[in-house]
Amino acid sequence: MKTTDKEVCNILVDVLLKHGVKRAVVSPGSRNAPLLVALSREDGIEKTIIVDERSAAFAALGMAQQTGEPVAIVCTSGTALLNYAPAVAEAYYQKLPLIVVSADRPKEWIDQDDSQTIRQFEALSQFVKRSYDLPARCGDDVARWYADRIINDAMMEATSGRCAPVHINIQLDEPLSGSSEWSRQSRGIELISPSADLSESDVSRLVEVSRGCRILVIAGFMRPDEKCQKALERLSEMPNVAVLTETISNMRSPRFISAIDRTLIAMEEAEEYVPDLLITIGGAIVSRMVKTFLRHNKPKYQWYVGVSDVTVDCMQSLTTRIQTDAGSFLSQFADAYCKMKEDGDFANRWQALAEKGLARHCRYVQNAPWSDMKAHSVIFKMLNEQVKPIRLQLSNGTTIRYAQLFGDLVSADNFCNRGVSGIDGSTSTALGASLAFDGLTVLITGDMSFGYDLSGLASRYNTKNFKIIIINNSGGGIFRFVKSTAALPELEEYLECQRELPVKKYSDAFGFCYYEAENETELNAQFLEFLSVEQPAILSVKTDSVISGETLKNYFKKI
Ligand SMILES: Cc1ncc(C[n+]2csc(CCOP(=O)(O)OP(=O)(O)O)c2C)c(N)n1
Ligand SMILES: [Mg+2]
Repeated sequence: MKTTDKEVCNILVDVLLKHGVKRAVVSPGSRNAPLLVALSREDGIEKTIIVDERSAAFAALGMAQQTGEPVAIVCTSGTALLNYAPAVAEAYYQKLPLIVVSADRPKEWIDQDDSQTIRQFEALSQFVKRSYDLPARCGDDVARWYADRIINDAMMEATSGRCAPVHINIQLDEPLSGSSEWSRQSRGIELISPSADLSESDVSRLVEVSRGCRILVIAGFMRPDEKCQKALERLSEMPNVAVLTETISNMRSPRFISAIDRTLIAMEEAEEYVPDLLITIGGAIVSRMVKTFLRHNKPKYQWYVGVSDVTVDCMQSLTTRIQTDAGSFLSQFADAYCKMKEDGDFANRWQALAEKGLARHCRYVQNAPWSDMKAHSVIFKMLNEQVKPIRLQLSNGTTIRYAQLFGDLVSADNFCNRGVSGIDGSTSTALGASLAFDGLTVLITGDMSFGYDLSGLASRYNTKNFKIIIINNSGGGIFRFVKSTAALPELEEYLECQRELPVKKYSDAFGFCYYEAENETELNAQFLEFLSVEQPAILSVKTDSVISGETLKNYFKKI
């Protein structure tokens, strides 16, 4: 097959394919042209072309998040690579395997006032598992062997153990446009990892520790995981086990407490709810309340379950790190633990608290004025009633917090960039997700987050499956709620940055159908058409910032 004569680019594409890369998000440039040529010849890898590298990397993250598979991102030299940084950092903390490929000049030309060169090797080293630098020299067996081995190593690093992005910097010298025949088959090196199971003696030791304990499990963000879900369900049938799930843990059961803050707000005597053993699974916890509760009321034991390269002691009570995935460990643990005859009322106590919280929540929301809270209540309810497959993307700002309050209404799989909680890539992530999922991808975002990531609208890939709901509250509403900013005289100008976004104009410019609602009746009336129109669509939900801020603040006031 005729392709670029830069062998290293062809080896790269071969090895990516051998390691299960089915998608690449690429950005244009001349230094990376040989990479684009090599990719364009390979039908086994679907290419998405996005100019803005920040947006491209977030779109790739959205794809990896939906599929669980490694996704390559390919850019040219210079600042292009640095624009990957926000999404790569997010992917690092979401443990997603982004394969970052940057084209570079040969090393001898770095810092020589030749254009578009920066020090690219290790530029993202804080947020990738490993950085690799491939020399321009190719064309002999040693160089081919080296490229082959390095790219295999990168793929195995990204997708095994603690999954994470990796960075492969490839030096390419001129001329860049040469072509030649390519028929060589590169080598794929197989990795066989040992079993994720604990030894029987470790399991029985842990079960002994747990005997007679009041156990609280908290699930942070995770991709949907059936094995984990089943194990948690079995554990939640035990009288001394309470399970708290964040919305973005994608763990759902009537036995789980899926609205943590709403439950904690109903708590009067903290001691009754303090566990002896806390088990945490999944990523960073959104609920500040539960972190505060547990830091002030330390359990005797805490187990962190997950493959991690560092010790995560978020609740300041860690006693054991269990270095395997949550599904594997909890299945093993449940097999042994559920055979014990435990009694107690810890689970019931938490359930009663959840019901009390729910009753209070329903009263409050019903009487709430038109506000962000009211809008979210209507949106989550209507989304929950849909029969067609939907996956939600939630942006940071207050949206993710509302999702937590309405947890039991969120039955669709849902995702949020909570690895590092940036507002910079929600739209692009949702775009990428919409390209990797056949049903509807519905993004619920804030107006500031939406305005930040307009690039996410600007690609050529907007489809009828891509729906965006903007809670248009004239700026960063979260700052009216957060204690450290709510009372500042600078609130409106410096934090909230009050501003009316021309959402309709953006919508028209980027080919979205536009809908808007200014009250509950309009929202109800518009919603189904917005969801079912056979085009990409934006629904702007207008709310008042002051009323919305007050409504959320008052929700958390003890009564
Ligand atoms: C990249 C980045 N910059 C700044 C922030 C700080 N920040 C957190 S929420 C927020 C405002 C979000 O406003 P909006 O999207 O309108 O949501 P709302 O708070 O109104 O719900 C900002 C600026 C951030 N999280 N990420
Ligand atoms: Mg806002």
